[in-house]
Amino acid sequence: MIRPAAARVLFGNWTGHSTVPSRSLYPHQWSWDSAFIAIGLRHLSPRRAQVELESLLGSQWADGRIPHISFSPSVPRDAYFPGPDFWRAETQAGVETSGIVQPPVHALAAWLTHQADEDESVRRSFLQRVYPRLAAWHTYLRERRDLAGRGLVAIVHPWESGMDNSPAWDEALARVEPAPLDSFVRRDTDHASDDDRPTDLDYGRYVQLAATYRDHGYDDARTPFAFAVEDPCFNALLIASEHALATVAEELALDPAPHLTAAADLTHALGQLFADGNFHARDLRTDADSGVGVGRLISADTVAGLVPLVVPDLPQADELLVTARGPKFRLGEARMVPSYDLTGPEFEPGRYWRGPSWFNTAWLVHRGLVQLGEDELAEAIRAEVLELAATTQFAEYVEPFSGAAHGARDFSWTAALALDLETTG
Ligand code: 9WN
Repeated sequence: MIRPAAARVLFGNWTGHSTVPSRSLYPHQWSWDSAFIAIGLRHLSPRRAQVELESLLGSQWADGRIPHISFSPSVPRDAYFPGPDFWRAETQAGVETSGIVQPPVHALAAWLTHQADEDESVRRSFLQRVYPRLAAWHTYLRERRDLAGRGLVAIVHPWESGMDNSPAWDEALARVEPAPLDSFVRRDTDHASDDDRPTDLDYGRYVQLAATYRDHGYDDARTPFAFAVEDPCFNALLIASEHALATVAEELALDPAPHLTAAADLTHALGQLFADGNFHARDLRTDADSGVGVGRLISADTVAGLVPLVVPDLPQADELLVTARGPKFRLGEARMVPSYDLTGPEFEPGRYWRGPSWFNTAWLVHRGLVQLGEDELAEAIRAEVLELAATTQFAEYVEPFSGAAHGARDFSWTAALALDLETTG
């Protein structure tokens, strides 16, 4: 049974109102981590899971965005780079944050958290309090981040995808002039192997993109984004979360229709990213010279393309399943779900998002398979998640063939999502 060990990790990483992804590598509150953490924490303490999400929403900006990091004042300011002094962003409530975002899995997490203990949720008016904030978050994304005006949300930094170092970003990132390497000091390589983490050159580019956004006041209309991409994972999670928000609205006797309409429109628009059996990110800067801004699909096959399996009634689901089972991802044979095409030219089994398998994407694909009635494959993924979480001391990620552990140990979403699959499976 994984529960006692998972509880030890989650309680050990609890700070009093939220959970750090890792005490060493990521000592603050991260946006999509918190959502995944709440999904597991609800089985240990529904109240804590609610507080986890409420505290994250407490760092929401006036424009509706949920920043990707909410900085803890009790952690040294230079413990993580880029830290609060780099981002220079503070909410009206005085919380220091980053200025970029991460995939919107929060409304789904809020609904699942509510379901874990409806009495406690009603007693604390949990849904009532989070609903307007989650709705504002989605409105921010749909209205301010539809940069191409075609009904899909664009990310403006690789970190916004949650899959920072994905080969899908290589070409777009190569166009970015890196910040001088002596202008910043990385902290991640103090805690993780250089061979596993992004290169210094890419880090310089990440820093430059973030600095440009910051220097334009994080204004989406004004910033000359050198990187702008429509990511299938990000948009698919927004769709799943709009469905969840529709259910929340119904529960609160509010009108679910705006959320259902948004979900239907986004699902239709997502079809623009489907080609050759998989969803692909679209690089909005490829036609920038012509001023058209149409954008080209990025050819790399990554797990982000499979995440739309979580979208209810996805028209492309059958074709996507064929790709998932095929040589690129070998679902059911590989360990969990590889982050990148196993046959691809950039495949590296141990480097960040360039091949290894993560527990959160496995959880998402598992959820999609269950929705589609693919019970056998879903069970195979579930068994992998439970076994690997237990044998790797809740590693951040694993190699897709050997299962060898990489990155942080006692990683919070690994513990949370394994606990969820053990409890609900
Ligand atoms: C940058 C915290 C985060 C995850 C991301 C993962 C990694 C950060 C980093 O860690 O990103 O946000 O420093 O590499 O890629 O998915 O949310 O766990």
